[in-house]
Amino acid sequence: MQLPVYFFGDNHFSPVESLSNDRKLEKMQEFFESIKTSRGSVFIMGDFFDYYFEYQKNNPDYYIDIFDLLKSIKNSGIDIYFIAGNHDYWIGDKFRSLTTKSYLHDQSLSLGKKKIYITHGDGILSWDRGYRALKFILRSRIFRLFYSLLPINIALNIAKKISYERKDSHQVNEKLLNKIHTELIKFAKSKWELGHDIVIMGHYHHSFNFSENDKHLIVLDDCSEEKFNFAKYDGESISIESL
Ligand SMILES: [Mn+2]
Repeated sequence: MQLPVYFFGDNHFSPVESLSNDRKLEKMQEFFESIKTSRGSVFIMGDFFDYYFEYQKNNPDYYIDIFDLLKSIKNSGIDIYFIAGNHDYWIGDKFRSLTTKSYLHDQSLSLGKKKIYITHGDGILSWDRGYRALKFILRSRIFRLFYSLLPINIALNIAKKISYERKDSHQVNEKLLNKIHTELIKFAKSKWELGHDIVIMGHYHHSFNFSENDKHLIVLDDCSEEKFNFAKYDGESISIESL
């Protein structure tokens, strides 16, 4: 993997046209422009799309502008890696072909001087048991086949509903937030014990960083229309930046 690696995610690009979508795309363009000369790689951390379902054929072209942008970035010599989030694990060959490599599961990466554990971040919390079961069903081949047979407008309506409910779950109070952070630290420690130096994730739509004895947990903020949040890893250290 080419260094430096830029990690970002939770852009939540929508299949429905909106001003917010356009602004987010502009922000991402600006970001890509800023890293063009440094080469390296981008690692998209999941929930890049608010909704993505790839059919065997006749895919709707909601994301054509984004795809064109990814193509031009890849052609300019920047590698693109992608790990699926809870909103976009139904990727297929078409999306995969735009990336250098796409992953559906957590990754462990030895790069430069560090070992990095990469996860979207969903399904970690101890009380997410119900969600983990749902995750298993939603990702199954049988569900995917069934869903692909639904008329596109009905599929999109179901997706909107699920997406709305999942977003709602990000509204949390401080007490719950502390509880979440405690669990994420516990998770990170279990990965540090296995030799990882950095655990990086998105999903929680806010920034949280925790370090101990030169081991790091990085929870990335989302990429909104106002701010493009990312982390840059140069082979030695990782820094949080924004645009
Ligand atoms: Mn997510």
